[in-house]
Amino acid sequence: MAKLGKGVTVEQVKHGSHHLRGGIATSLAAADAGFAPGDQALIKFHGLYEGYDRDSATALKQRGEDKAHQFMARVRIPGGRLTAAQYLELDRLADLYGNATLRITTRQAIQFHGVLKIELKELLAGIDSVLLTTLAACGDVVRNVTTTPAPIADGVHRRLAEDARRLSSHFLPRTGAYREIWLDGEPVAAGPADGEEEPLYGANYLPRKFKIGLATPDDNSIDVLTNDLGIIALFEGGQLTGYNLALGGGLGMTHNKPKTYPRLATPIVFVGADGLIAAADAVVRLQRDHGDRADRKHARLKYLVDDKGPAWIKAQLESYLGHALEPARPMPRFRIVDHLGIHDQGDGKCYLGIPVPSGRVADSAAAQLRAGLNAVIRHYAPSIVLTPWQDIILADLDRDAAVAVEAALHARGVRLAGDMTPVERWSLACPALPTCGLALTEAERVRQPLMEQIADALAEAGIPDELLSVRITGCPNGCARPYAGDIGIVGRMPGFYALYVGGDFAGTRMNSQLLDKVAMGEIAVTLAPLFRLFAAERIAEEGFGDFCHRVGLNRLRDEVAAARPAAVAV
Ligand code: SRM
Ligand code: SF4
Repeated sequence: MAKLGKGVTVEQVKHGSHHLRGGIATSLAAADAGFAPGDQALIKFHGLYEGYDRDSATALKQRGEDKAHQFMARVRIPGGRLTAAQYLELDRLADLYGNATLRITTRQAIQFHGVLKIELKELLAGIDSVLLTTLAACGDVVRNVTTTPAPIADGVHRRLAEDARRLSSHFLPRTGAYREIWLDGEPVAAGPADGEEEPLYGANYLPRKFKIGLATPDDNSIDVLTNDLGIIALFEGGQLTGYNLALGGGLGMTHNKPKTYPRLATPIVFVGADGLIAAADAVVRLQRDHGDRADRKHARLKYLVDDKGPAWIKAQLESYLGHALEPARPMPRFRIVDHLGIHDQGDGKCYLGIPVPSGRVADSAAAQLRAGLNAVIRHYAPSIVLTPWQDIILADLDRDAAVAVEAALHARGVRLAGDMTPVERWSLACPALPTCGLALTEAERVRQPLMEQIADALAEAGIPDELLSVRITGCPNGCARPYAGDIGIVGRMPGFYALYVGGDFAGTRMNSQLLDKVAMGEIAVTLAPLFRLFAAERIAEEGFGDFCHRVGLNRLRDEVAAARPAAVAV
């Protein structure tokens, strides 16, 4: 059980917190740069992480000074849907209280980095002023619900977006703590207001974070099977027939701790079109009641699914719901849709997908992406969708306007989808250093040069336009879903990465570890012989991940060893 100083556990902190109040208000009023340890755990439920700038930490320590404490704030944005006014307000707040960037996350949310403790209240008030919240963006609760980003004006896509909103609202904590602490609601000195209840979460909330994603087999952009609860909506002739519920996805693991592992969700039951909320609620109650509260490293639903087995899970869900459930129905093959560039919405309007490298909406000397987006969003007031590939979609545009937006962004040096190699546009990176306290290596800051090296290796193998997904993270927690892509590059120790291959582009098979500790400078050259082998021996339309899976790790390792004996460190 994780301890928070003086033997106190997260479970105890939650239990004694009076529905997430704890000592946050007192800690907030104190002059210190941070919160007390128990309150650091609690503010996560309010969407806030306390950390410090890791770039400056060593130098500050050498000078005998304290670290530069700062906070990350995550906004909960179901399905990544925002209005133009909401986006513009978040953008304004990033200048006032953040580090002048917005970070689009792999779960369609937005993060602020570099916020000081004294700025938190103003930031959260600003977010609230446009009817957004950071409540339950983090913590042991149901997190931001993801769904297919395409803003297509048909019944399928409207239903997905609506379901994501309904699920998100249903699972929001009911506590008044957020309003009370951050938005100057009526304070309740001794605990929750009379009658305040958490009917679902109770006093202890969930054993661990809980993620829900909703997709169709036709568009698995969200990697639905990486969620604790992956919901696959099934349509026939545009009519919703119901949902397959896949349970037990999750990617977090710890190097050299085989009891922790990434896992894709198992489709277990099917529920009819009207049964979604009740069934999802039953899954969350199942995890609330049976998830492991003694060991946070074994607390995700995936371990319960493996420990008890799908038959037990199904029987439990039936008993929560009080009726029998149909087994999951067969599903078509999953596909991933390209949302970048200009697309018809089906209602006479267009949407334009704009790549955001590593999700970082920022300005640089070379490209004014943030200023450019601000200008075109101000001018055209499009609807906005944040994608699970860390990109942004501007929707409800006339075609002429979409073309004009592209030109305006180009004029500011922004690279659009057509300006990128496929490997670059289909890459993901987590923030890692300097903001993430868990990072072992760089990720976001090395993504661009690394993708260029991998693109060169593909070009040398004669396959420059090959579609493959490459995901890099600064540690094994899996925030950029590295185990669900063709190639996963996972921070191992400073400067070194574990290399994973053999997943598939559609996110239906996990990759496996090819090599354990590869130096950053050796990653592309290590992949190069595999690209050559793939180009020579692939079958028909086989993807790189599928090829690696077919030929097996031993053959791939032999190939690397023959070409690059020195590439692999011990
Ligand atoms: Fe994550 C923890 C960033 C998606 C698995 N994740 C963190 C923290 C909060 C670090 C921490 O706990 O101190 C990172 C903040 C870094 C920073 O500097 O901002 C962080 N995770 C992110 C984001 C921003 C990555 C990104 O590139 O966009 C994503 C925010 C999503 C959101 O909007 O809610 C993000 N994290 C994910 C995903 C992918 C997904 O959900 O689709 C995963 C893998 C799926 C899963 O949950 O298993 C993921 N994050 C983790 C884990 C491992 C959980 C586990 O079961 O072991 C941690 C560590 C933990 O919870 O103990 C973690
Ligand atoms: Fe931090 Fe690791 Fe997640 Fe990257 S994968 S953001 S390094 S926790």
